Amino acid sequence: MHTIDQLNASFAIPGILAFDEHGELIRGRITTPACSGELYLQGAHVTAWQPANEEPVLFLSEKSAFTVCKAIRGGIPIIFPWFGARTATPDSPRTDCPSHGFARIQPWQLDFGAYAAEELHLSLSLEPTELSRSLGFDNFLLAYQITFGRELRLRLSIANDGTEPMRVEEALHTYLHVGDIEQARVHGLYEAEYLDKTNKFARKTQTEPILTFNGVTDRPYVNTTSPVVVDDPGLRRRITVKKANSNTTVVWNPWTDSGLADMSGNGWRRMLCIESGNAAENAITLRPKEAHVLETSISLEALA
Ligand code: TA6
Repeated sequence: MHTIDQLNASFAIPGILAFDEHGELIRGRITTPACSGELYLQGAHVTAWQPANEEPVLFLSEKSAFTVCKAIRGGIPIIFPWFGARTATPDSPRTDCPSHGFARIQPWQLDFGAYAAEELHLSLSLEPTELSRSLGFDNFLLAYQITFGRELRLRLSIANDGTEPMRVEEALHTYLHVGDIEQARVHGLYEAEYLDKTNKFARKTQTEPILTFNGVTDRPYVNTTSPVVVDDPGLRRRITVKKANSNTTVVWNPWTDSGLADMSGNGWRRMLCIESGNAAENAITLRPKEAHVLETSISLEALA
C-alpha cells in the first residue's frame, strides 16, 4: 500500500488532488472548477461530492468513525461480496462476517489519476486480502473508476480470477443528502417489487406512483433497472441516479431510533440511501475469468 508521501509524489495534481490523513485513514481531497470531493483509500470510499455553487450531495455522519477496518457512515460504501448479513450456504456456513461484506473495510490501491476537461478520473483496485481469504474469497479482482465533475460517475468491475463459478452480491450504497426526508419524493419505483426488510423481507409491490417517507424504510427493490429521481423541496433540487447492469435498487432511511452509534442525532432527517446493485435474487454468478461492470451516475438539477 502507498504511503501518503508516495501518493502525493505519484498522484497529486497541484490545486486539484492531494492526500492527507484523517483519523487513522488516508484521504484524497479533490477541488476542481466543477466540483469538490473526498475519497478514502479504505473501501475506495467516496465521502463527498459537491458541484460548484451547490450544497453537498452526499450525506456523511458527523459521528462516523475513520478507523482501520471500520465502515464509514455515509458517502458511498462499496458493498461486496454479500449484501447485508451473510447468508450461510453449504460451502460457507459462517454467518459471523462483516455486514455488507469486506470491500468497504479494506485498503484499496490507487492505480490511476488524471484531470481532463474539468473532470478528475481516478481508478482503484482491490485484490484478495488476508481478511477476504479468511472469509473464503481469494479469487476475485475489483476495479473502481470514479469521475468527479458536474456529475459523479462510478464503475465497479468485478472479475472472477478463479476456476470455479463465483456468486456475489454488490451495491454502491449511496447516502444522498436531502434537506428534509419528510418532504422528499422518490420517482421511478412505481409497481416495482421489493423485499420489506422491516417486515421479515415480505415480498410486496410499490402501489403508490411516488414514494414518500413517514417511518423506517428499508427496501431492496428487485428486478428494476430504471433510474431513480429524488425531488428534494428542502434544498430545492432534484437528484437523478441512473444505473447500468444493475437489477436491484435499495431504498433506506433508518428514521428516528436507528440505534446506530455512528449516526448523528438528526442525521436520519438529512439522509436517504438510493443504492444501485445486484442483491438477493439479483445476485450475480460469474464463470471463471468472467467479469461484470456495475455503473451508476448522480446528477443534479434545480427543482422547478
Ligand atoms: O442498505 C440498507 C441496509 O442494508 C439497512 O438494512 C441497514 O442495515 C444499512 O444497510 C446500514 O448497514 P450498516 O452495516 O452500514 O450499518
